[in-house]
Amino acid sequence: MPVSRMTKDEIKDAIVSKLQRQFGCDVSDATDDQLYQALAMTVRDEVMERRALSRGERKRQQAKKLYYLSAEFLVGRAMHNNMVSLVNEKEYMQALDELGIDKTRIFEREPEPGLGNGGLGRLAACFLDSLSALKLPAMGCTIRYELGLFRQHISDGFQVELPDNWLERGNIWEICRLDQAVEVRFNGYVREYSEDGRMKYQLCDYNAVQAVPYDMPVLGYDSNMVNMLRTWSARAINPLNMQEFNRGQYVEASEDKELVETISKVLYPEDNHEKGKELRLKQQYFLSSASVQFAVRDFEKTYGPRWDMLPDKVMFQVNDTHPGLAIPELMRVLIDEKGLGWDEAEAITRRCFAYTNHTVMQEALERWPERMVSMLIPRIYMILQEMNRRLCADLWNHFPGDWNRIAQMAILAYNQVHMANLCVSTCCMVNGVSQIHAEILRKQTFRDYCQLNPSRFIGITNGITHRRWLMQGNPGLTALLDETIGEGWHKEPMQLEKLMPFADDAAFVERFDKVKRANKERLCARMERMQGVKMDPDTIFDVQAKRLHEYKRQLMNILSVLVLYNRIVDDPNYTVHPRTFIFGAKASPGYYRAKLIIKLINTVSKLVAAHPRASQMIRIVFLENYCVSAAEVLMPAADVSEQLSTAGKEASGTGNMKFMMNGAVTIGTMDGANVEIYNEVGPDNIYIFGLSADEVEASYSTYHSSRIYETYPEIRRALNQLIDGTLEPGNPHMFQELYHALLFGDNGGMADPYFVLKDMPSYLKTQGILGEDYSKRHGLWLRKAVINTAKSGIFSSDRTITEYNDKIWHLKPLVLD
Ligand code: 26W
Repeated sequence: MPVSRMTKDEIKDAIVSKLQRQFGCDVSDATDDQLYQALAMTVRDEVMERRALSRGERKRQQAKKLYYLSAEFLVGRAMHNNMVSLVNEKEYMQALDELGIDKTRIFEREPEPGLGNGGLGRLAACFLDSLSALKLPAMGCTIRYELGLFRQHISDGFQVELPDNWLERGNIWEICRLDQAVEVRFNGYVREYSEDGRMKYQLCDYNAVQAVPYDMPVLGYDSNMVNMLRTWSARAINPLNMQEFNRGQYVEASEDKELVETISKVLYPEDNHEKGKELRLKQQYFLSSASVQFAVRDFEKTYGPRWDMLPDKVMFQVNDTHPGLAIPELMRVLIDEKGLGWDEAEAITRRCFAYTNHTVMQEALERWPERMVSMLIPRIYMILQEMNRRLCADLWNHFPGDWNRIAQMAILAYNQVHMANLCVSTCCMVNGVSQIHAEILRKQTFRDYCQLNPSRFIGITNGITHRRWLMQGNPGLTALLDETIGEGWHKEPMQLEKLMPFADDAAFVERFDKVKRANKERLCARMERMQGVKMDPDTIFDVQAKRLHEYKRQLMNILSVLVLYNRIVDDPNYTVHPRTFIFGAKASPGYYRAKLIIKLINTVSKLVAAHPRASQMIRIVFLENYCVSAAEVLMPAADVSEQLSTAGKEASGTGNMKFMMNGAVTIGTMDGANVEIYNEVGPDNIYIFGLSADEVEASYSTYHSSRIYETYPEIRRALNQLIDGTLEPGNPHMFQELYHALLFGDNGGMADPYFVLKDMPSYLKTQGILGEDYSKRHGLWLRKAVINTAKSGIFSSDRTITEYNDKIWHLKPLVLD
């Protein structure tokens, strides 16, 4: 049965009637929360109608299904996005206007699920959007963290972390599927016995945890296709110990429950830094086991025990190594529960899994102590031992006698479980997330494995959903584009190229400029409302927004601003085009140096603001609690996109793409997807500076940051200001740690390992050129901005997902409507 879209009047009626029936009120006396709920329920009805349709069709068409396993899904708010996908956003907006409802205020009532840290989690969310848009059957699987990533507050310039209790007011977008709960088993011991001449393995004395799924619908753009994001919640099987309770031991009676439910309590805030915490391992197995058990059960319901067909119907994409335990878990289910032999189970498993690597930072590569794994998941540990035994025997044939190399490649070595080796040794495909990243995986990180089988190692450049990041976030530009090049780009983002000729069309450029201006004003309003900070939309909005990490070099940015400040202070005739440097960044709570860099940004901000002339030309603003909904307002308002990672370190970056699509011009290194942005827009429409990845590699042994300090007086001066009391007169030692790390190194490590000082002269020079160009806004700058939007289509996640599907998944689009 075809589904229809609601008209404006139907929407109005629905809202009014929901208010009446759910809350017993009307528009005039409803609270903002009630208005949000009524509106969300209306949208949800439309979405769920489509859910019913696409679910039935997937079953009928016996379509292959992808399980995208990820410890993080940073989905952002759902309501507005669903309106866009329903393609009656305009009707919704008009209905709200006619009812006299303030849209921004109501939209902001929706809690944002903060189920991710940064790029990896947001990528997963963009992928689900594109999978649905392309009608490819898929399910995202993650954990229903009760507390998402902490909320960031800045107090006296320091980051303060507050809990993010996003479920407090309920979540209208999820459906609890108790009927599909599965049991996940921890601890215990493995009893081995033989039956009918075969070895059998049984886990005894284990602790069982119930995994309860909650599903959130992800509607495809104009597609009637709904895929689900499944979030697993941990529940105790026995919520109350009745013996204890009857003895009056009330607290003890629910201790078990507390312990079990901590599994899905909180998202670890470490991004790119592995700490080997037992609870994190528990989370990883919990997610992996629940998802694999469900997938196998779902398969069996349709196809019966035809396990040879599993790879034709089910595919698992492992988003970094975090859900990598799904691999031995599938082995366990096939062998222990379905009675397959090892070889058969292994052949099937190998075909069902593919792995994406998202970082080459050594400290991010996950390794678990073997002891921890063997205690927590003993049967999985046995399987890992056997996988490792076979792997090493095989490697011995390829590299006889080369024990060192084999140890580097092994799943188990030096008393650790090496998760990347587990994934690389078993998955049918291994991909990097940009071309340069894939090359580094092939040449360095996984060199030995690549030698054995190069065709498995591919690069699929990341992408972002242009629906959320352009159509939803930037309605002004969307309307202008629709009018100028038609609406074809909504479904075929490469059509944005049609904009190219308009880069030289003065009338168009004028309107493009007006849109940017309006977006800058919208950001100003948000900053004033949320932080009480006033910003000037006539200045350049120069933005660096991403997790705080040394390799991303926010430190280089702020030190360069300090240099600029010094120039203004020293020379009364020195002028630059007025600029607002905007930072948005959360630091991992245990990452001391990252937090100190946040403090430094805020301290320099105060210093600049206190100087009469400098404050006329520069302004530093720290946007608190950078998150998806903040990004939606920030990206469209940016003039300059700062992408400063040390070359070779940023796997791809995706913020760079969001900025570009919204007409910001990049200043960046030849790293990650910046390289590909450069290839698309050409050298005139991007500002590249600094060492290349190869140069960085070659410089490690010879680089001495002290030479830069000696050679460049401006840089020396800025560094000295870190320790001479200029910044924090009351506590001149505050930033000594940063000074030391840049000039001397710490714990025996090299000084300035991310080449901050090395790249600074080149960065400063390039920033100078950029500022000059911006002053010619009409003749020069806006042309670059338009070209950036025009060339951004290739960075749509629709292109990325199409590549994954062609090269790895081989799913067939559902036939709907
Ligand atoms: C705590 C361990 C840990 C280790 C790595 C947590 C999270 C990670 C992630 C892999 C870090 C991450 O988000 N990587 C980013 O992935 C994006 C999507 O592919 C890329 O665009 C970014 O360049 C990369 O830093």
